[in-house]
Amino acid sequence: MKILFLDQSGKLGGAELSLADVAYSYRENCLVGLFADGAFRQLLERRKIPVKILTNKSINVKKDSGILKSLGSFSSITPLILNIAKIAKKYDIIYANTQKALVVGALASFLSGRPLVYHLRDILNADHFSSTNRRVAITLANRFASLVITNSEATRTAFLESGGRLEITQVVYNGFQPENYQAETSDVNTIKKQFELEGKFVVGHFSRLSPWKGQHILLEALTHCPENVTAILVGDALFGEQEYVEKLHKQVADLGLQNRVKFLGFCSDVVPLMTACNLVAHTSTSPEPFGRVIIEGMLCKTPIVASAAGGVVELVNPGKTGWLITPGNSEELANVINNCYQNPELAANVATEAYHKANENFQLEQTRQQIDQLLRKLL
Ligand code: UPG
Repeated sequence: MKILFLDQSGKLGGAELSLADVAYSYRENCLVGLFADGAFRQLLERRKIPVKILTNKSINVKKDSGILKSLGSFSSITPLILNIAKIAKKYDIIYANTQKALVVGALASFLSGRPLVYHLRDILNADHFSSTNRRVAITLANRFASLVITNSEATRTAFLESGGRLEITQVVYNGFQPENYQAETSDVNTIKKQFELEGKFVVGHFSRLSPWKGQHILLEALTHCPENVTAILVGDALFGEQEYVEKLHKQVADLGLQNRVKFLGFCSDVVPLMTACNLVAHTSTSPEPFGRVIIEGMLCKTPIVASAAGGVVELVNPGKTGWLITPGNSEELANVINNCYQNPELAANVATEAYHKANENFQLEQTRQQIDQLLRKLL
């Protein structure tokens, strides 16, 4: 089976990390076409997955753009669509991994006669997308996609509530390789030393810096915790959220948290850092479609606390495999942090249970098999 994968981003977000895992199985016979260059290309090349940058023009389909802007951008993407339609003739399936890839992939699928798969990794609601862009996504998916893979039940529900067709959807969770989440003790100790975390209770936040990922909620929570509780923010502003980054730095200064918060930027290997943490916090203020960091924290045997909305509630059994808080509620978050701080044994037991459940339910091999079976049915 020959697959042409399409992704708009050159950067390494969760959608791209997951796609790299899926595409790996097809590396002998696939191409990943990107609409921008960057770290994602480098990762694919390291894994020997064929990759090509298909355009050097940025495509103007923004989350908040109106219908005219979206239509205006269609004319500018015509050469890209024609190019992809031509390339697609050498492949059996077009597999769009992002919303802009869907726009381009849908028309290329129409022109080339190749079936279209849309891997939907976003919750299509007003928190995340303008009504125009939701309409565009739903109309294109309903009209052109033979299959819409959603990364959680919550993502599927939002798709259906926006008018998506039930019969083309299938839920497939992200999968992981547990053996990749076992850090060397020496690496963990080095990291603790390097970032002066020894003897501290460390709460880690692993995500791009973006308002809806809610790093500010963790900063607020720290003010309700003992001095010894420290936070590390791991991740960068991937999509130009520089204003939010400045706000976070200002918040740290205003709350007098300079000695208790570290901004570590993007880190290509999160495993030793996650393992060095006493708690991994997920604090999204809008429904999270899936939430890779939650399963990754579990596989690192670090307790997790997460915002109870979207796909997250499908991943966490509260009190058994982690803790859930109301999105945006920093006091609830502080209570969980303080509880873990005061009861390390309880936290360790929850982390152990979570590790076993994550191992059982989120294996990459299973994800790959599910996707492979779904794709074969299309041919
Ligand atoms: N990460 C790094 N280095 C960093 C910070 C983060 O490698 O410095 C990783 C992190 O370990 C995780 C990923 O980046 O694997 C981020 O994942 P997540 O926050 O889940 O992804 P998003 O970028 O928000 O992507 C979308 C959805 C998300 C879903 C994901 C995969 O928003 O809910 O889990 O797609 O389907």
